Amino acid sequence: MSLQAEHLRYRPYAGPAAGWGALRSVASHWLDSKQPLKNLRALLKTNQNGGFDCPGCAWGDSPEAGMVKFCENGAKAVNWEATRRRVDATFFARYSLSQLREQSDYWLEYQGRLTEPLRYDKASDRYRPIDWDDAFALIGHHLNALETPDQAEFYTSGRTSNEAAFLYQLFVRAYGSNNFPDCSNMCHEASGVALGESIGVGKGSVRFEDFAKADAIFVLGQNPGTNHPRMLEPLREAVARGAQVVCFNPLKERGLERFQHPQHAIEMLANGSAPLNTAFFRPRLGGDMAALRGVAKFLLLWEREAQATGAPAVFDHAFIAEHTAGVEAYLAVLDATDWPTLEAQSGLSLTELEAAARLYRAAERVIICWAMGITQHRHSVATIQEITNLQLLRGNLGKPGAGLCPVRGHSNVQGDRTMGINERPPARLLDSLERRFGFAVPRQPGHNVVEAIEAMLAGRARVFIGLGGNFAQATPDSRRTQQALQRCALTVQISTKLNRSHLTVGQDALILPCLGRTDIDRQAAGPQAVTVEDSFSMIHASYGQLEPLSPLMRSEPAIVAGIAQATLGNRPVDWPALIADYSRIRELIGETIPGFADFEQRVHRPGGFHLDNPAAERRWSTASGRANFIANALPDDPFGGALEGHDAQPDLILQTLRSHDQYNTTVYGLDDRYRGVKGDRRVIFVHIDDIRRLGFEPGQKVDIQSLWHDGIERRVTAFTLLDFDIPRGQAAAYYPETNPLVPLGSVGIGSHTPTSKSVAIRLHAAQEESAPSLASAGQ
Ligand SMILES: Nc1nc2c(c(=O)[nH]1)N[C@H]1C(S)=C(S)[C@@H](COP(=O)(O)OP(=O)(O)OC[C@H]3O[C@@H](n4cnc5c(=O)[nH]c(N)nc54)[C@H](O)[C@@H]3O)O[C@H]1N2
Ligand SMILES: Nc1nc2c(c(=O)[nH]1)N[C@H]1C(S)=C(S)[C@@H](COP(=O)(O)OP(=O)(O)OC[C@H]3O[C@@H](n4cnc5c(=O)[nH]c(N)nc54)[C@H](O)[C@@H]3O)O[C@H]1N2
Ligand SMILES: [Mo]
Repeated sequence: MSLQAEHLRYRPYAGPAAGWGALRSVASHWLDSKQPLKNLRALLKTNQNGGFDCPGCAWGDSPEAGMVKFCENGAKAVNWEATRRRVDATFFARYSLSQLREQSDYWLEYQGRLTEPLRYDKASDRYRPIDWDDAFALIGHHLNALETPDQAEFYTSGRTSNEAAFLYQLFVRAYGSNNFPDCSNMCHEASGVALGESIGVGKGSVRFEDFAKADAIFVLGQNPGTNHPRMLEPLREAVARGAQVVCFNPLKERGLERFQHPQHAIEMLANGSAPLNTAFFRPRLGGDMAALRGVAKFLLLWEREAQATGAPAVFDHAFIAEHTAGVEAYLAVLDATDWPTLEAQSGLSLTELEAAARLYRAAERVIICWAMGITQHRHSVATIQEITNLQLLRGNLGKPGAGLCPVRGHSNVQGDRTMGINERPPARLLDSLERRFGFAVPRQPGHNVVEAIEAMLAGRARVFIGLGGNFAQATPDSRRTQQALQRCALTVQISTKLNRSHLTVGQDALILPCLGRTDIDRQAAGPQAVTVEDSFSMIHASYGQLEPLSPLMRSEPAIVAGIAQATLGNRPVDWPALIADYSRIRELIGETIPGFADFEQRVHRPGGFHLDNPAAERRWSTASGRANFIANALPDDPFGGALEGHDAQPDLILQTLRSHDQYNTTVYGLDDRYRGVKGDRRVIFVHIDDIRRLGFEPGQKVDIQSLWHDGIERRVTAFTLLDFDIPRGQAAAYYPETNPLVPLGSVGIGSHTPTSKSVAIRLHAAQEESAPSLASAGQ
């Protein structure tokens, strides 16, 4: 397969989601892994009892045994991790870092698994082997040399297991900091913040079984055909049994339109496909809050009509009276908001809003799902609270077939938070750590992702440790983030595969190669399981299945323990003893994290166990003791003053999203099958009327500039304009190529999440004839 951008081909895709295209794609990735038979055996263990948790997404599993429980993109994730290619000292003897920087992200990760610990050598501009003990000692030395523990940043990406995350937060807190920037800060942070205030728990309230009982499932700002393919099955079943699937998305994502079940032979052979939605609304970017307020305003109108005529009530009065607070203020806000404002902000007509409201009202039980199209805006917290307000009006919370479902991204991102990876930890967690381990836990809030970048840029933080992920590429404002890392005294990346973060080094730098979900993890007491939590708060064990590529790779818990031991000695725990047998880590989790009593016994049951969610049982751990209606104001400036200091309006508003062939910054291939793009990722999707309005032609290359009021020039170059079915005024392009455009200061109110789904941009005719490599765009 070619690793360079090829000739771009673009033709709208006519097939269904999944189906034959998915099978062909799985087969090609599987053959490319260099060990197809072993990987096939491993794949059949994906998400099965006694097997491993899919490192793909955080969608939960059907409790039914015996089903095949992986999808096209899960298979890609497994094959990508379980390759036989290796990036070792020989590899780095061949390439200097400056040579590697010229390569694309796709090329870098494709080179294979990291198999030995490495230290950057400035003189030769290469990584060279280092012993594990020396690597740990170097980290301990740097950490102990800082003036205060808050001069170090401890990043986590969401594949990290509960065991590793628990040890990591214990170590960092014993060291003295709450600096836990993590991928959640860029992902579902707004969901946690909003739901915490509204219903007292920052997680979703539904379980897998609820999807089969819902009368309507609303899917907002999410592209499950690509990012959560296993979710298509419950959606398909819902449509088949006559439930409504109602989508809000500016893009008519193929996975939300039609689906062919790759595991249903008859459907595949007949080449039939099932429709996946019953209604599709295409809002403005960031328009969902106004759209949902419009739906609620219709419900209020009909409720008043019902009261006047004696017809059955529209609201669930008993639920509102018994369980909620603040309804009066919320209804007053509905009254005070006029229809033209709702139409203008949502981008939907009154007719559309009414149609959506009718679908909502007709359903006894409604689940609302959402993902990044909702969470990566300036007013995401308010939007999610509006989702909750709507659900509260009709009691769609804490009953079977109804509830709130933030669909998580990384396979254990939710679990990492549960384990205490949190820069603003709840006092309850800190108290319980203090009680159990007897050290003075730091109480000051730590840094989130944006604050960590700012601290490194300003020289206030000097050591960066990344437990997974790709900080240099996943974060906003790539050029500034990369400068921030380069200003550190030490950067450490604990990783499975080579990425741009390894090439963005501080004065000193280490690569610590770790085992992934698919690898067998052997410790003194034998092969170890780790545990994870899915979007439905199900906790289960994951057992690696494949022999690790090299004995020099270590597990994440072992690496964290090694760093802790070198920094703190045997304080506050005997680190090596915990690594010998992970059930000892689970014992500590059971003693300190709520809901994990008898962890070891419960987690090995088939299917694992469910973490108690009070909101799902209509118990409200909020200050009011009730579920809160929160009457937020509609945004007056969705762009946070981006346009101040610029003399004209933006040309378009850009959202940055995922192609079908990537996992976040991991690029599996250069195609985006469902959007009809092949061979190149440097494209921007724009409506033909906008292309013409701005004086361009489809296929032309443009430079994209973003607008922000700090006067810093942000630009990416040579993107090809594609004429696409997208609402006028909007544009879409892939992440991470467009991350240099996302201003560091543009974050969500209350969530601090970079506003990756609404960037004000201008287009310019491309200055250069040929596109620079993806690599140089990130520098
Ligand atoms: N294969 C694969 N699986 C993945 C990932 C991956 O990269 N690849 N990433 C994982 C991670 S970490 C996450 S967080 C999830 C991400 O899962 P998604 O949230 O599905 O990911 P995005 O590609 O960012 O898609 C955002 C969707 O929201 C829509 N959208 C954008 N703005 C708005 C808006 O203002 N309103 C509405 N209503 N819609 C909007 C876009 O058109 C797009 O369909 O997937 C996880 N699973
Ligand atoms: N513009 C824009 N930016 C975004 C987003 C967006 O939609 N638009 N989405 C945001 C979201 S939702 C997220 S979650 C973040 C993702 O941010 P990150 O989680 O930081 O990024 P990933 O690309 O998932 O990280 C990939 C790397 O993780 C390492 N890795 C993979 N598996 C393992 C493992 O098991 N253990 C360890 N230790 N390392 C492993 C590999 O080295 C791989 O190169 O990006 C965010 N950034
Ligand atoms: Mo995410």
